[in-house]
Parts: sequence; structure tokens; C-alpha cells
Amino acid sequence: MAEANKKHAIHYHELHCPAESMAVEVHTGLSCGQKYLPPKLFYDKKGSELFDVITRLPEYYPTRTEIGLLRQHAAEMAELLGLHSVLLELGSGSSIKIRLLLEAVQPRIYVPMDISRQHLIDSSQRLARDYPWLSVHAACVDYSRSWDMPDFGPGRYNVFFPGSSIGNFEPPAALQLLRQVRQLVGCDGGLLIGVDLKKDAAILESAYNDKQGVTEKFNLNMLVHINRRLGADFDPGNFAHKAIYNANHGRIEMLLECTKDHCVHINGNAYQFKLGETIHTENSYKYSIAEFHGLSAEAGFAPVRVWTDKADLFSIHYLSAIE
Ligand code: AVJ
Repeated sequence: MAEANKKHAIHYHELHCPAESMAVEVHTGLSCGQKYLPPKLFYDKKGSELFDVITRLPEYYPTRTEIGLLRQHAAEMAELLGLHSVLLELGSGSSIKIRLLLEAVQPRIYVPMDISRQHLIDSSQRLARDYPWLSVHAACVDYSRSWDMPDFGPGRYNVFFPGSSIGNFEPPAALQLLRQVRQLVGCDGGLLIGVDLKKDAAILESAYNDKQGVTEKFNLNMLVHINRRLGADFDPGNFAHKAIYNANHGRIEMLLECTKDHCVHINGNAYQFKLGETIHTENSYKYSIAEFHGLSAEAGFAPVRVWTDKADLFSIHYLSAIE
């Protein structure tokens, strides 16, 4: 068998029981005056693949800027994280960014966590193949809810949370998640987190309205995902992609705008859609450095170091647990 096709042993932890909770969440969101669906529903296998294409788009600056910062400052980041820690990653996706840190950090255990199960398993096996010395414990988890983490033994714990996925959370929910991360890493742990910065609306809006229409496909794929999982009859052809920067809230809002009056059926319920009405599928909050320091302090983290690029597009914070 060719080396590239060999399956490499990983440990797997199932921490997510999605089916009935998805039906409830979809029903709740579509029964609201302003209809909404949670952004985690983007990430079936197809959605995770489309997101990977987004990360390489010319307009989508966050991934390439963050990777630039990781490359440039990996040694300093590794020194702060320390050797042989338990390294957990939230929303690990394809586990590409962690590769820039692994050699320098030499974690005792690496725990990629993601909601997209098959994508997580495939990515974890590729990582285990490329880093045969690394102990990989993949955990399928919906980190927008609280979860019970298996015990990975004594030692220092660090969380890596790149990509500005924290921006998907309403500020109170972001605080709750950071508090849970603080619990997870304990009193001598740390958090290395990528946070997209506030900036000119034109740069933001073009990043979420790419010319090739990949973000549009990614947005519409949520409806296809719901159709498959819940037997719904969404016609993606009845919706158009929209992304706008809401400066008052400091967030990009992704919407699916309905292009004609119609009705969608899910689990015996009928949901009416009017021409021009929207489903709000995602918020992506942007934070100044000071704002993010405020939020993380409330969660029990002290700022240690922050790295930004020359154009001030993106930030990576290293924070250490306090109290
Ligand atoms: C994965 C949440 C960081 O908000 O930029 C990209 C998702 N949505 N294009 C982001 C996304 C549309 C992305 N995050």
C-alpha cells in the first residue's frame, strides 16, 4: 500500500450527539421573527471543503495573514506554550495551521476538536501519518455547547483556537466559551487565539462576497446540509447570498435572502418565506486588541503577547490563565 494511503492510528472521542438537537435548533431558528440558523450548520463534509477553498481566495485575507504570523513568530509562540504540553485545538478543520507549531512545541498529546466528523477523522489521520511521533486524540464536539472533556493526565494544558472562529459567538456566548476554555486549561495553562481585527468595511465586505462565488456556495450549502440531515425540502435556488458589515455591532452578517414567496417543510412543520425576507446564518465579530483583552480578562486570562501584521488585518493573542 502506498504510504500516503495508509491509515494511521488515532484515538477518537465522540463528544457530540447531534441528530435531535439539530432538529430543535433548526425549528427554533426558523420560528423566529427574524429567521436564523446557527453557523455550525455550515460544516458538513462539503461545507468544510468549501471553507478550505474560501481560505485560499484572494479576497479572504484572514487565513493567509494568520498563517504568515504563525510562520514568522512560531519560535516565540512555542516558547510561551512550553514543551510537552497537552495541546487542544478548537475548530481544527483540516489541521493545517497546527503543523507550523508542532515541531517546536512537541506536544505530549494533540487533541483536534471539530464538529465535522468525517473531515476531522480524515484530517487527523493525515496528521498522524505526517507526524508519526505525535499522539493524536481527535474529539468530535459541538463547542458552541458545554462539553465534558476526557482527562488527558497531568501536565500543562494549552488551547489553540485559530481562525477567529470566536467571532461566530455573540459576545456573552464568547465569554462563556472562553470561561470554559479557562476551566479546561486550569490555573497554569494558556490560550493561543486568532482574532480578526476591526477594519475598513470595504475590505471586510469583499472578503465575504468573493468574485468566484465560493462564499455564496458555502452559505447555500447550509440548506443542502439541512435537507440531507432532516429530510427538509429547501430549494437553494430560492435564496441569494448576502454579506454586510454592521459597524454598530462590529460584525459581518451573512444572510440568505429569499427570492420568492414559498414554503419549506421539515419534520411535518411548514415554514413560510416571503420575498425579500432573510435567514441570518452567521455573525463574524471583529475585535480591537483592547476589546479582546477586556473580554479575555473577564474569562480569567491575562494578556501576555499579541502579534499583528503590518496592515493590522489580524491578531494572534497569547493569554495565560489567572486567579
Ligand atoms: C470560520 C468563522 C472564522 O467568520 O470568517 C468565512 C467563516 N464565513 N466566510 C469567518 C466564514 C464566510 C469564518 N470563520
